[in-house]
Amino acid sequence: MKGLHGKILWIDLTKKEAKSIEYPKEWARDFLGGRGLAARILWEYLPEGADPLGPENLLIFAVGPLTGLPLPSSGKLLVAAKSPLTGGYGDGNVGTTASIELRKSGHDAIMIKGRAEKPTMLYIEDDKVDFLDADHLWGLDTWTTERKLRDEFGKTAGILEIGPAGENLVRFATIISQEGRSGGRPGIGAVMGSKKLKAVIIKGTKDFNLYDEKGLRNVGVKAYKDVVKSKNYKFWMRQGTMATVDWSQENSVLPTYNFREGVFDGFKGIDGFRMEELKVTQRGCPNCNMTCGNVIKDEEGELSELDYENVAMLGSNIGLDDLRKVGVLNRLADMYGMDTISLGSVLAFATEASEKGLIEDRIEWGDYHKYKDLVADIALRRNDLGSLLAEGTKRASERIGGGSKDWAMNVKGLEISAYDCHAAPGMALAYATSPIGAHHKDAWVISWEVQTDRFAYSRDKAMKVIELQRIRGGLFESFTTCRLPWVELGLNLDYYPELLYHATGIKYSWDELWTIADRIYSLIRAFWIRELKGWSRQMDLPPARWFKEPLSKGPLAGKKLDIEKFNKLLDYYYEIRGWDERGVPKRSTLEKLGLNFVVEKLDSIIGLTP
Ligand code: PTT
Ligand code: SF4
Repeated sequence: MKGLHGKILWIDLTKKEAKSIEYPKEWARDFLGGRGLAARILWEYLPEGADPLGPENLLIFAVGPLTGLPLPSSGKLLVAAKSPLTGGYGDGNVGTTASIELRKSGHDAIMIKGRAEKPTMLYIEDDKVDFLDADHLWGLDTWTTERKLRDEFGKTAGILEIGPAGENLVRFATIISQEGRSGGRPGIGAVMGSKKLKAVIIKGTKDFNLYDEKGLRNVGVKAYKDVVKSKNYKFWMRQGTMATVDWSQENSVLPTYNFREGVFDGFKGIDGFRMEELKVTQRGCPNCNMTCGNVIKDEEGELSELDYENVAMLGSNIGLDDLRKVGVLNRLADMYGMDTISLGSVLAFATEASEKGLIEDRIEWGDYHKYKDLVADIALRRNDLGSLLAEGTKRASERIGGGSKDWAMNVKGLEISAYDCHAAPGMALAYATSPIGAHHKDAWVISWEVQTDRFAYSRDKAMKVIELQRIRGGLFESFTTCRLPWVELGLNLDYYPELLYHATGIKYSWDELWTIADRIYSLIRAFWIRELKGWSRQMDLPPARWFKEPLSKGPLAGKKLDIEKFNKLLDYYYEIRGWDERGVPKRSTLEKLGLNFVVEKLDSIIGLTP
């Protein structure tokens, strides 16, 4: 098999055993790699109903056929597991040299089961796996951990680690690399912590096993040049994703005060231009010539790498209008190793709960010092409120009640990322149907939506969401490369089948690629149904706030979503996907997609529609 190695490195932490196993060739053909491969592995090897924080959960690191190759922004790696936040499929994407080292180790994925007796780190060199003592690292933040490991294993080693949040099983803990790259929003860092696994260090010595290396290099060089030629390149290099703050404000989608509003009076204090004034350096993922990690000196004089989601969720959404203070909260999230989006959401949730008298603590919007304390409370679970918020908004709202479910801003348990949807039904659908819970990564339809028929609940809109889910969630997550050259700088998508051809020797048509993307989506939906032992369309609904409470500020004051129309939009979505009115893939759809292996199980759980 060219383009991939056809092997998984299987590791059991309980038994301290490791071996390299071959996986069926058709998996690579039918699921590509990355997310597709991770979903296939989870379906096959995860014991049904496994406790996400128990030893039987599988922690997966996966790369795809384009990872690490000489082509734009290819240094990405997928982390996946059954999520402790949602109970369903969870994954995330990290830009890290570990992606390249994993590929060079001769494996397409690492699959880790079991639980170590005491804090452990894994040192992987090709097929060799050492189980090393990590007692001295347990409790350390991610930056200190990685610096110590670099001293020990060298600058070029691929290193992934967790911080105290992962160790303390914060349900939205992530996996961190390179002091500012974070992946696995649905608590994949907590899964790593539950296994007492502090870090993974990877070094590989093998080649990429390509079909046509020279051809790939030629196409890759051309694509790199096109990235630089893009008319947006210069501005992108100045602001990266931070330009989105002003865009969101202009379009009334900047999450503000726990998604009550879409505009924030203090937006200028946290926008891309303010970031430019504070910027001290810029960094990014490997193999990238459009690096977007903008680093500022924060309020405490430390370096903090900013992105739009971090700033909107830890800025406007909690009423904080000073980027240097936002920078501190953002840096602490990276150092403790937890997701900034969920963190911003739980802080906003707590503030609103305090305002409504549902918790005893006094928290005011924009109270930087209180928020700073709370970040540590959550990561260390060092008091009742911290422990409550470490569970995420869904569980926290179930505990405090008082109608808070309506404004616990999550779908399926995963907190919503930084786009308010009072006046964006398409984006609300994208959140509602994202395969990991409310994440913008699969279908960032909002930019298209505000430029077209913004308030429509049309079939075209459902189709657009699916088109984006296919490209972003199906293909980029499985290639596994960064999608931003295409999203932000308009790199021609046709490069990708061409690059795939040179990597694998297989000429994929676009129709074949769409089918692969749809297959991955239906498999992930099947996994959710299996693990939750059922399904209903309620699972695919955004929070009630957007339907019940209109915006009160800005040019779109008075706007809110319409539940009946939204249900119609969801019907269109299900119909195009070949899923029934409950959101369950039909038997005919599963068979058409070659997912026959899930049919019997799903039928026994939920009764499939023909
Ligand atoms: C991603 C999510 C995002 S999406 C952001 S900012 W964004 C937040 N970043 C966090 C962070 O930083 N630290 C932290 N402690 N938590 C964070 N949570 C949030 O996580 C990231 C970039 C960005 S910046 C985006 S859009 C693109 N995302 C990609 C993706 O998802 N897939 C893909 N194939 N390419 C992508 N390219 C871009 O990567 P999750 P990174 Mg990330 C510090 O983690 O779980 O996938 O959620 O990976 O290496 O940090 O790059 O405005
Ligand atoms: Fe990483 Fe940004 Fe480059 Fe994508 S564009 S690879 S997120 S630095």
